[in-house]
Amino acid sequence: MIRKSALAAALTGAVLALSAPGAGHAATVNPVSYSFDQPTGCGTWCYTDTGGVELTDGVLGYAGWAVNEGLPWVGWRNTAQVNIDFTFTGPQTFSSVSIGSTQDNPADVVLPNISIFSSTDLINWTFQGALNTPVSSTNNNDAYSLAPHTFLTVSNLNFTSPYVRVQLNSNCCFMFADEVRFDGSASGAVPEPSAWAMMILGFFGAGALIRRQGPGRARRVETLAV
Ligand SMILES: [Ca+2]
Ligand SMILES: [Ca+2]
Repeated sequence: MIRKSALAAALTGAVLALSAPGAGHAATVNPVSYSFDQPTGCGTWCYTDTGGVELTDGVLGYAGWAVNEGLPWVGWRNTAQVNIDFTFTGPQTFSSVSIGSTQDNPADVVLPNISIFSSTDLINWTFQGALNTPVSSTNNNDAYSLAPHTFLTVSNLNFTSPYVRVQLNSNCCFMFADEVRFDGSASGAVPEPSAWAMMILGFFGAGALIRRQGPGRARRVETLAV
């Protein structure tokens, strides 16, 4: 019985080690919560954030901001700057941040400029990168378009932090966001040399047990491990 549990543990450890993200693989990093420092605005409808989850719930609006009465959007009106501060489970390493937004015309709903900051205490913020979005009518979408909207991405980031500020700077009257996505890797997700050593030992240990117990017993144990 001891051997069986040891084999199960060895196999489980090997599988877990193999499924851990490897070095250089970008992954989505999900925040725990966020808050913004400026109240949402109203126009034809009000563009609130129901429950403070809309920017991370995976629900997207259409390129046409007025579809579904603008409900999927979080919007600010005549607000020069909004800081959206995201909290993560701990320090994470970030490579890019993408913000879903849209525009109908340069005198109404307009794509914002974006700056990214990091912090370790939610008080002091360090600039990490920005995306300037020149105002252009080529970004216009019909307000009732059912096409997907684009994401504005601040890329080439490389910082590790438990907090990220996404700062939206208005280019006109309304600015809308429906989702914010973070790419990077969780710190410590890359297996350390000792983890690799344990994984290899686990494989050798499993192999030795299988050989000692014979194919019939090993098959039973493998079933238990799965
Ligand atoms: Ca959303
Ligand atoms: Ca909304």
